[in-house]
Amino acid sequence: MAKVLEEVLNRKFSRRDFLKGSVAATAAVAGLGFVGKESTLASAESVAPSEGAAVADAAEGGKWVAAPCWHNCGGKCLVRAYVKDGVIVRQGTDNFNTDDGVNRQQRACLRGYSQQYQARGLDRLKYPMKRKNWTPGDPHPELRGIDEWERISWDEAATYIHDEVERINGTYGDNSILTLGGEANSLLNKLNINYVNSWTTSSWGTWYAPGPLGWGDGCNYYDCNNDRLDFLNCDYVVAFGYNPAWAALGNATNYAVEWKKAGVKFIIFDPIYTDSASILDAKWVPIRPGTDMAAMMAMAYVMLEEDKDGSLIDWDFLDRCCLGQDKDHMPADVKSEENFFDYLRGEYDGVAKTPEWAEAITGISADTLREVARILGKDNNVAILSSWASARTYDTDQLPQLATCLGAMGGHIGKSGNCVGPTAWNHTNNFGPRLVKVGSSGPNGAVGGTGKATMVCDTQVWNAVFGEPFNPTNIFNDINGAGPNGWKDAIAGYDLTKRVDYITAPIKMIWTTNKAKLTTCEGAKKGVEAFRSVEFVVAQGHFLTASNKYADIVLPITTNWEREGSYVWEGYINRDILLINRKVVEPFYEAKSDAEAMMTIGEKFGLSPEMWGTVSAKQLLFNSVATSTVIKEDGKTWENLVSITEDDIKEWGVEGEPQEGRIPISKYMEDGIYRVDRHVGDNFGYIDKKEFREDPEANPIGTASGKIEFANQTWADILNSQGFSEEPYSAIPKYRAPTQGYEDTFVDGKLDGEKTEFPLQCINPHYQRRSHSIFDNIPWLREAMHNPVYLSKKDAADRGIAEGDTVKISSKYGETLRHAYVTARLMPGVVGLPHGPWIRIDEATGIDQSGSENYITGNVARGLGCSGYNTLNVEVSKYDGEAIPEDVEIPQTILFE
Ligand SMILES: Nc1nc2c(c(=O)[nH]1)N[C@H]1C(S)=C(S)[C@@H](COP(=O)(O)OP(=O)(O)OC[C@H]3O[C@@H](n4cnc5c(=O)[nH]c(N)nc54)[C@H](O)[C@@H]3O)O[C@H]1N2
Ligand SMILES: Nc1nc2c(c(=O)[nH]1)N[C@H]1C(S)=C(S)[C@@H](COP(=O)(O)OP(=O)(O)OC[C@H]3O[C@@H](n4cnc5c(=O)[nH]c(N)nc54)[C@H](O)[C@@H]3O)O[C@H]1N2
Ligand SMILES: [Mo]
Repeated sequence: MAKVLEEVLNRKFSRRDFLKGSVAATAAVAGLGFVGKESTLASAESVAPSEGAAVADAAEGGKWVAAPCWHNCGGKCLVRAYVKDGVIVRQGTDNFNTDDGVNRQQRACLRGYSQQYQARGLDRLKYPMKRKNWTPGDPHPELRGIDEWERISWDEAATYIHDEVERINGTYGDNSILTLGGEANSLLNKLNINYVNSWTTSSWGTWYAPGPLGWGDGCNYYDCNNDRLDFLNCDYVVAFGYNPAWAALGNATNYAVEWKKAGVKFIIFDPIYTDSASILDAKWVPIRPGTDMAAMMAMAYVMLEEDKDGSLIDWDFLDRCCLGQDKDHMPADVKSEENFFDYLRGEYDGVAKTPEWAEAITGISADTLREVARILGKDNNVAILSSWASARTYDTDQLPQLATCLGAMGGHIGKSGNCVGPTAWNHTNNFGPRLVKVGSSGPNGAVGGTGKATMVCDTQVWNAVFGEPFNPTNIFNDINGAGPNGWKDAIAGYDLTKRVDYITAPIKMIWTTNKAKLTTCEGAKKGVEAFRSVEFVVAQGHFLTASNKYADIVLPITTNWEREGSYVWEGYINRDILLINRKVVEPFYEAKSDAEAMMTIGEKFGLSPEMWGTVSAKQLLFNSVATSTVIKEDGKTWENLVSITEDDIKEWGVEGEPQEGRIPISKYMEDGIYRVDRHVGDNFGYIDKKEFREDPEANPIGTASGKIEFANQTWADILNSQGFSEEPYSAIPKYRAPTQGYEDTFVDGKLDGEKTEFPLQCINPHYQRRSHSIFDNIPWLREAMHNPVYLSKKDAADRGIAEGDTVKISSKYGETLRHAYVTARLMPGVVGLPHGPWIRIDEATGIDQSGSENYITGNVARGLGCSGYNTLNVEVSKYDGEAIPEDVEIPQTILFE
């Protein structure tokens, strides 16, 4: 190994250097920075670490390689690595583009600047390995997670896996292998083995399958809002759960700050007074988790009651564009005559959905609900936004439908300054069809087999391992992404008049790949038992993560920085940017890509590597770059993104034709980023459902009737067919007390009665230290962000808890420990346990030490099978055992130095 590599790998983490390198990045993360160009450049070049002269010297004579962060945080920012002698010696970011109010650089955050430790961390997996006490035929499953490891060769690993797959599939047959993640599926498919794979509503919550509800007007389903520059025309943004400053890194917060500067007022319903609320000077409306539907209904009720001849409600819009709101506007396909307005008035259940009714549920005063309801009236320009978080709750399957109805009542759909839809992840605050598009790589010549996946929902997956019956359809997967009208074909194969037939599977092997399910899937405590219950577990990845740790055989996999370049899937990035993955360094020790790992194992079964494709990765990349296109000034026509010369083709060593384009291919590959610049009044604007509003008959939306459906029979039928909820859904949205919601903190759900032993509600903010579970092991980030549990002052005082105390957070499913962070910015009754730490179980007590939120969530299947993580009842108490250390004090897991 080159001396310089050793130096870099061995350099010790230093707090002082970290702080030095990260100040500018922090400003970008918090969205605080309208940093001038000079200081921006300084931040772009500020190397993450520096060990003084040694590294500075080493840096001369290397080269910068631009490559984006590859993680799933929604940021997708440009990171650059300075590489010398095959070693990453420092990092940079986007300093190619200008940075002003409207057009921002795609700058890295603290995590982006830590990427070198993802690629080159000492705790990366270096070699294939097996558990010491695992041998075929004598597996000691009880030692999974606590055994020691021994290094083996790729050949040995491939032989073991081959033998076990043959044995298990041969003995137990179809569906005896469960894959978590997708990387092993290509092999099982080619081997004609039928297996089980899991699906989840993870991110979207109940916004998961919006086709039948009529969103996605010609673009992706999360793009049912207006262009970000049109938001300058709003009077108000009313948001349900909204914290881009933490959960949408990149430029989302900067965009919202521009709106604020233009005079837009923000009203944010959130259990936390977030950094976003603070930056945007929002009116904070504290709301209990899982109760947004009650708040929305009460505001709809007020609009209906207080409307004087159209002072609040846009009756013309309702009449022309909507069905199901009242008895004179009913869709043809409804099975009941119930309409939404009569439901609000209490005609069917005797309960009027008044602000007083909602106050008892949501914790929001009736006066505040009235005040916001008036703001939602038709004379204001309002964008109603909902993060996915409020929909990552049980029994809120009709929330997206209800949010649309609320917006429709004020006519906030289809015109400038008005829209209704979700906002989260990479599409936070930046909506509309793409302005620069990835081209096609063309076919790669891979050959498939007949092996098929039976799907199991994450809410049922651990129970399925224990042989319990589960819903094997993937109807929501089929609809998800099928587009505004494609859902009709996607559900054509399903009989929605009856409950789907549940099945069991003889699962005896788990193969976990590019997922971290023992951290990110609900019910992780049962998940550990499931891992320990089967006959064989294989894992492949970058680190000994919580999931990988419970395997028998672990395979080291390359990161994106060690692979031939590829495009970043455009669905991951803002509409105005394209980024490209480049190879930065050679594979780490014996790491192989997932595809190479599958080929190596496949060879033991007699499969040839060509079955995974015959076209080189370089050619595939070239093809997709060459066919990438960018919109012209007119906003209508498109041109090639890159120009290509004969010399370029020679230099790449690929087949291709020269072409004209916007920028030379060499510049694009060097920058790693292309941005379409925007200005107010350009031709790239977008108003969602504009044509529909103008002429709904000529431009129907994707619902069964083509109109906005306050009564949506298709959606109710789909939900009812799944068998996840006993109580049938009606076509109109109705309030149901969520499982593990506020009502469940009371004995028998009686709001004026006694509290249960789990009187608090727990939510899982997406946390700056990590992208889900990724980066949890990075010492720099551990030092910068402590991952405490957030408690309100009142709840802490009631329990005698002080800042910094080790506390135990318990639910009916499990227990975990954290240091307390006591704050007035959290609504009393609510606990904030950040998403994503790697579980670390004390085997003696069964208590998790890491603050894992999923170690204490349960396996609850309701409605569409939504992962309702943000509905969870807990208690918090001072821990009487030993205090836990700071995460940064825990040594890294370094195997085989
Ligand atoms: N309680 C609770 N649970 C949640 C959430 C919540 O809010 N609360 N949020 C949910 C959401 S929104 C999401 S999106 C999910 C995310 O759930 P996951 O997708 O499981 O989360 P990640 O941490 O991104 O896990 C990806 C894993 O794959 C590994 N990996 C990355 N690239 C490769 C590769 O090329 N090959 C291989 N073999 N491995 C690779 C990474 O190292 C990491 O271990 O979590 C969900 N879980
Ligand atoms: N730093 C970081 N950023 C991330 C990720 C990450 O892991 N780390 N993950 C990315 C991914 S894949 C996704 S899907 C997105 C998710 O993005 P979001 O869904 O927006 O993320 P959250 O942080 O879970 O929640 C946002 C806000 O909703 C509030 N909230 C929670 N429950 C409720 C509720 O019932 N009602 C209301 N009104 N508010 C509620 C929370 O307090 C929080 O302030 O984040 C992305 N960004
Ligand atoms: Mo997500």
